[in-house]
Amino acid sequence: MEDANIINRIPAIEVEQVPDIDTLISDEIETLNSDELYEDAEKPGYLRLPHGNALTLDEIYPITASEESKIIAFIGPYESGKTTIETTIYQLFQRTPFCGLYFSDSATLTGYEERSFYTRLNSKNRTASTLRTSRFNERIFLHMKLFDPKTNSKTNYLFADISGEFIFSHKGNVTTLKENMPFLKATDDYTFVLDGVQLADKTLRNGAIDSMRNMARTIFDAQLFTNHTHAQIIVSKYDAIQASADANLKAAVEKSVQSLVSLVSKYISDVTVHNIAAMPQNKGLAIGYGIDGLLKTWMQKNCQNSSYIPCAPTNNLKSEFNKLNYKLLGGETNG
Ligand SMILES: Nc1nc2c(ncn2[C@@H]2O[C@H](COP(=O)(O)OP(=O)(O)OP(=O)(O)O)[C@@H](O)[C@H]2O)c(=O)[nH]1
Ligand SMILES: [Mg+2]
Repeated sequence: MEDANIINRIPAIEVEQVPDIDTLISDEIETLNSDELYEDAEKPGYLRLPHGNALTLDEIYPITASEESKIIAFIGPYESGKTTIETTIYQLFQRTPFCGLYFSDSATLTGYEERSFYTRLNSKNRTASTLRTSRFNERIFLHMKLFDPKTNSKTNYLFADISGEFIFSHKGNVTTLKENMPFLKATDDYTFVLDGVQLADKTLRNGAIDSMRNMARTIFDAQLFTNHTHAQIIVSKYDAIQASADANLKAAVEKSVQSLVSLVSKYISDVTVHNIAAMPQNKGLAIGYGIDGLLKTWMQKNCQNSSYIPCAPTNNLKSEFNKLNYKLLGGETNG
């Protein structure tokens, strides 16, 4: 796509260089809300605004290459609650600071809004639900920049909203996983999401844990991690476990989850477990239950893996460093 790297072409400095400020504030400013506009040739004097959809791998490169960034990949089977966790984080920042952090910016407001709509009251749904993530979508990265007043610093969070169906179709197949998702090497945090509803059901629990163990082992056998990768294991939809009449359920779930922790700990030294109810469907737990602890865990960790993001093949690879980086990651450059 010719304009895949469009965000890269709208730095603030271009705005300052436009001689006539009236042009800037006129109604003729174009946005990139449609595919049609993507394909338009550049028009001199027109200002293009970001499309706001989730970003492709090519489009996150300018962010990770220039600013402090963390890449967080959610790995979980379909409908385990990954996207709901991501959109709830966004919604928790809507009115107030959260976890001592301030929402500072997002290049993917449209992407968040599209995914959040069905969890909101005005969708008129009886229960909060989230649209399933398409397995064919390349626009998987949701972006949020957060400001920490304690350190006076901003960090970009890039959440890989990967379809559960897509990634689990590579379970047990190191070769196809590596071919299809080499960028996972750049992940700073793997957030493995176990479906709490399945864990609450003792006929499904062992199967759910085994399946995730196999998925995690495929990722690690494919060497898609580094010494700096961290991991979190999430028990999602925790309201289903909390509300159960079975007094032994919590202990049984914890014990099963430990077998996944043991496996992941063989490859990654830093593993934490979090019980989360992003969008509980009973009144026992608050919306976003447990997300503060998860966010604090991400905040405390260093991020060093984003240099593994290949720069876009469609880019002009001008810098020798970028050319080398891209070649090291298996890409072919023309110079
Ligand atoms: N009970 C309960 N249900 C939840 C919670 N969070 C999400 N759900 C439900 O789980 C469904 C699936 O959530 P998604 O976030 O779409 O799941 P996903 O893992 O992104 O699924 P894929 O995109 O198909 O991989 C939602 O529609 C909700 O109905 C929760 O905290 N509690
Ligand atoms: Mg999803």
